Amino acid sequence: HAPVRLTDYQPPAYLLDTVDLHFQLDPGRTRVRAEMALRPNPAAGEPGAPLVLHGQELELLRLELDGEPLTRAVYSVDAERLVIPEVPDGAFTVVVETATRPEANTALEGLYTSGGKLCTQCEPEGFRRITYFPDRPDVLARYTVTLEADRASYPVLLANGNRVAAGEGEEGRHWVRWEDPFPKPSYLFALVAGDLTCCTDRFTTASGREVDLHLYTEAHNADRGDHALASLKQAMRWDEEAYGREYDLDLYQVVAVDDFNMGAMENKGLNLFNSQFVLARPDTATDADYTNIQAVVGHEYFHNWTGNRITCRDWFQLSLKEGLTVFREQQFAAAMGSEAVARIDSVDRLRGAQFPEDAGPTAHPVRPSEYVEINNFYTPTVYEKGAEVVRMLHNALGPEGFRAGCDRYFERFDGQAVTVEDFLTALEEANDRDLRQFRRWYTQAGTPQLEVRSSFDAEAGTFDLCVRQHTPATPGQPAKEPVPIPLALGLVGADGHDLPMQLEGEEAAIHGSRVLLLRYEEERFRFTGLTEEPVPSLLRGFSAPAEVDYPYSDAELAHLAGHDSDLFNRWEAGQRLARTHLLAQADAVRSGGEARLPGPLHQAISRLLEAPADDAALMARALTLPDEGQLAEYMETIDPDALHAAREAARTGLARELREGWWSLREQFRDAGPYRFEPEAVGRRALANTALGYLMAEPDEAAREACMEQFREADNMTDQLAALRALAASDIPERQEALEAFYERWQDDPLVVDKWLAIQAASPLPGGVERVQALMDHPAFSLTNPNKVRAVIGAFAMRNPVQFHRPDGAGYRLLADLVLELDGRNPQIAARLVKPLTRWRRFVPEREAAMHAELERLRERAGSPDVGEMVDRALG
Ligand code: B3K
Ligand code: ZN
Repeated sequence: HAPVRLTDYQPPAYLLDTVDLHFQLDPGRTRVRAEMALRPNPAAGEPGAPLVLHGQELELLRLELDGEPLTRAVYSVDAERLVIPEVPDGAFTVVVETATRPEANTALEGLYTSGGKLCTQCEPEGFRRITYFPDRPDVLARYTVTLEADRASYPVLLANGNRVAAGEGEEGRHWVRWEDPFPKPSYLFALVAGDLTCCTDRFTTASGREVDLHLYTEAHNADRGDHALASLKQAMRWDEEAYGREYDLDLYQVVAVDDFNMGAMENKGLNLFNSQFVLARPDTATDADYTNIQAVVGHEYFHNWTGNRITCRDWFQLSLKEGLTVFREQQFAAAMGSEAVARIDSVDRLRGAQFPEDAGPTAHPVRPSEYVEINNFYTPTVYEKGAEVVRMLHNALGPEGFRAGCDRYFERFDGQAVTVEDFLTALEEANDRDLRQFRRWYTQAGTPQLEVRSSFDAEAGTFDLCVRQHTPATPGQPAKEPVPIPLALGLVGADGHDLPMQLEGEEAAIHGSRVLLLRYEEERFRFTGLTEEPVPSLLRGFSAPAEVDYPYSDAELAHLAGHDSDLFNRWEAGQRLARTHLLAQADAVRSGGEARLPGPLHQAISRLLEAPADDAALMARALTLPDEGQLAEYMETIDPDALHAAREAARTGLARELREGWWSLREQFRDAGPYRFEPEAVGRRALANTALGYLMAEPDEAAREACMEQFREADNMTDQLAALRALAASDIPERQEALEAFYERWQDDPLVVDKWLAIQAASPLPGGVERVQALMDHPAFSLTNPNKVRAVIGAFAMRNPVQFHRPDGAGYRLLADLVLELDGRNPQIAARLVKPLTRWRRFVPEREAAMHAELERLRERAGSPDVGEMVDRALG
């Protein structure tokens, strides 16, 4: 499979003004008639070029050019495209009639069935599975869509835009016509047909327009839409206030779908959501679910401006819409809850998934320069690092400057398909700034390493910082240029307050935090007028996606963890302290010793327990040790067993040593009242359940009883699941009892069953591979449902390192077998599962060899370009 290259971009030879689609919907075989009004693209400069339409897995029934049927002699068609070599010089119309098989579509791209519904997923290249079409994001057209189907099975027929007509057909069929006034690329097309219940709400925009909000679910889920609708209204209001962006249609539709390859999709006026990210009721969804729903609903809504009104010229520009939209989503999340907690959680995600990607064989720039399968590039780098890059721009230009730049971008490019370059130019122009060096963040892969060293001269009252940046080599990019790094910092004094910062040559001191903009490989700064040696608080708020190396002592970290005025860095200091000591313990295990609870960690946690907790959510995070996946990134050669032993020794040690503290913390923060999704209540539950987790790390009779009681009595899924998770990780008789009771109670609720599956797959207890095999044989499991695959295999391979990396390689074998089974059915999901194997080179020799062997097996047997590309890059 040949790669597609950014440098090969050519504008489309033909533009498309309007498309008229007519669907005769049937799950077995759906007929599609597409009428396209085309004309040569004056900007292409290719008069007389052949007309190339994309198409995949289609049955071609009829082709017309300007009303005349075309015969095989005058066009050619293969597995990927249909080419008409000669078309008229001016405007012309093409009519294509095709048939597709929704029920047989296991890839869940294009038109497919989910439960009794028919639905679509077109981004990035799914529309070509519906009809022959110029399926590229820079071809925008106005769509009219007529859906015709059996009324009894498909009473509800939805598409983008406004419903303009409807009527009866023959033999129990009916039809509905939709018109979308906004030109859009094919990837934003959507349709849904099914027997659905509609939850409705309303929103009045800032300028006074009324918008109907329709959320469609299956009838039995009708009581689970309130939170998503409330989140939608919050998002709509927030985008008006923060960006001055209003919604532009009279109708906003959201549909919950059970079989969905990813989280959700921003189709114009008709969002499709994985039901996991839309349905919630206190007894079935956790606080994490509620938080995710708010974020994803916001994310898809924000795409209406960053993605839909202004879209991408080509798929290399994916981060133009995704990085910017994730950043907007993060701002929204911060505004809806605690800023520090939101920042901690997004940095945790970045470091948990993107840093490893950036350090491995699948590393790529935020704007990649080539791909084989674009579906493989919906990555943490394009999304999360892309958002960090936008955040740096926001910080560099300031809130007003950034807003002015965005205003300029919306105004100038509305209705167009543009590039990252266009976005940056808009920011530059509106701020009269030069962002030339900043562009490296888009083209250069790898996480910059910041080596910071200091020296204090008591006599002179000066504090010197020497900062060196270095970005490690990544595939295809052996040498790197320095990138501009905004280093937010503070100097913390002995009393815990920020000291004034005055650089040599400056007139006045700055109080609080300041930002040093690093541009060169090495830079030196001298702070003056200091009467004591400060502790530098570096990269406050995680001001750049970089890794800081500074030789902190335990005492300095403890000082920052207790006092830093930057709440993110307060948390960060504690994590760094824990990491240093856990890694030292893991090393001890590797050299034949035994892991124990490190003293400084013990002290840090007991100090936290003694201090009053004003922000429960923040405290819960501070009390949580970095997970094994994150610790692994800092290990020279990863030994999953040693890491697990080290972390467990610390956890059980803390459980033992601080038992009283955990009990009283739990008592103090257990929420008595009815469930409410409010930041404060969420924080209390998180903290009480963190305490429960410690109590259950070394479960005595009392802890077991309390945990079982919480499991049985909880009126909300957050508390019930926290108890179940603790039980499932302990080898105690209550474990089985609780797992059975939970399944008994929730077996008819697929989203809750997913949690039950994931908890077992992620349990570190011995026999993980066998447990996962048994789960895959369980009637609740299904290989055709991506949520089930993620719940079992995703949880096992990504959140259960000690079992997945079992020394005999059985975990790797199981994963590779599954990839092969999915390869022919749903290559997109199959390719994602290859990810955990790609970091094989980082592991101790026997694991390295076993992972490598599985990758070789995949290389030999896998057929899809999706899996093929991942494996090739992994073996690199
Ligand atoms: N834009 C979609 C992602 C489509 C992924 C296709 N493999 C969801 C989102 O980012 O909002
Ligand atoms: Zn998105």
